[in-house]
Amino acid sequence: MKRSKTQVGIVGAGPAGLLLAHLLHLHGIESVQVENRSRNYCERRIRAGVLEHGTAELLAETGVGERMKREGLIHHGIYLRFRRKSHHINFPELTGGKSITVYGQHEVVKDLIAARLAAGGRILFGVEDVTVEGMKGKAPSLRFRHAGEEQVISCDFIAGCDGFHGVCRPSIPANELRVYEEVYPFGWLGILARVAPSSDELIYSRHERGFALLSMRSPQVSRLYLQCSPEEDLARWPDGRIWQELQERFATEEKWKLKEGPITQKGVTAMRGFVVEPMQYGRLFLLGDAAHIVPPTGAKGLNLAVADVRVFARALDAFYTHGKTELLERYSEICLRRVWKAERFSNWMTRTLHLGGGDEYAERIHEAELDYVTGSRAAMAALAENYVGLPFEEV
Ligand code: RFL
Ligand code: PHB
Repeated sequence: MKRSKTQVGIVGAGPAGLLLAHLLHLHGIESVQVENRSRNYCERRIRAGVLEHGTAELLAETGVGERMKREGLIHHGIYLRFRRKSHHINFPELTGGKSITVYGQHEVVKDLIAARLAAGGRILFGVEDVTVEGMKGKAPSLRFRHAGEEQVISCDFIAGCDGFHGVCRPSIPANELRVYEEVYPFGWLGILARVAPSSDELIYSRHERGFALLSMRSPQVSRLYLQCSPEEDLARWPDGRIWQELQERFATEEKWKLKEGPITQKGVTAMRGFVVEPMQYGRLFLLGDAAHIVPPTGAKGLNLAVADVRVFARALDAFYTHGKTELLERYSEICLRRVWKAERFSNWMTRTLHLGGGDEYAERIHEAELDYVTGSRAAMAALAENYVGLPFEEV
């Protein structure tokens, strides 16, 4: 068995774990990161696409935003489409100049992995059977197998950045955590298609047949989603049926056409809201999807992970530089205020834009929401300030 030591043991090499390792390195704090998938798998996993104003700024300020600045698409708004008409929400005008950047999460992951490896960072890919031990003591440890060898790393702190299905959250005694959860009665069927995006900005469309979203990954690649059942069988969705359904849900009386192209990837995602409180147990801290999930309609998941990382990195810096534990003790409380506001916004976007349940009163309310939001500058500004991202917490 191989034994070693580090300051911070990080489980997971998604955006949360990778950005944490990068920020800690900038503060002169050492970490080791363990990931059960391969590097190639992590770099190809297609997920989020929208970076909040503050997320893009943080990546740029910390030296990992070069390619994002070159290849990311700056968007100054989104379209809400309902009753076959589009309504533009202009972000800079409503938020004092803020915008969003459309840049794939897997591109962020690639950039962060490259930066970590260039800085001599240790990321162990393809590890097996990770367990965390001794969280209540001063030296928690990570135990796992890597390339056939059993390893134990003794740490000052452990960062659980291993997503919703990871091992860190379940290793906390259940009676120490309070779980809040909402499972939505719908899912998203998402595709990537080799075709230029049919719109300069994202279109969120509410239609009698269900919600649809047009997004993109580059000037040549479109990303589209359709509301479906959470257990939708992809085998029932040949490419032709997907395009036909998208055509119907985006139908508009305006002069506009949805361009079709070869579909290169398909997947179904169930939708849930989930928060665990607190986000820490002894010297184990949970970050990103390990602690909370939002339905994707508000484009908040990746951005929340980044906000947690920012708070935790500062708390660790205060601990190692000045011996202060106050921020570490308040980590959960600070993060949860933002988390719940993002849950609220994502829940509102999801309910307002999706159809379902057969409750006609609720459907009318959702239509009225859209009518109100697109007709009132105050309501539009509320949407815009949440979408571009609320200001980061003072820490
Ligand atoms: P991740 O990305 O899930 O990374 C966790 C990592 O931990 C690894 N892991 C383990 N490693 C070792 N041992 C174990 N036992 C392990 N178990 C798991 C995993 O392999 C993985 O590498 O979590 P993280 O870092 O917290 O990042 C969160 C984001 O990935 C997530 O919130 C977003 O993708 C959500 N999301 C969106 N967020 C946005 O901000 N904007 C969007 O536009 C957006 N769109 C989306 C989304 C998520 C979607 N899906 C597929 C759920 C659209 C979709 C369709
Ligand atoms: C995406 O581009 O994948 C995307 C964009 C906006 C969302 C969700 C996903 O709300």
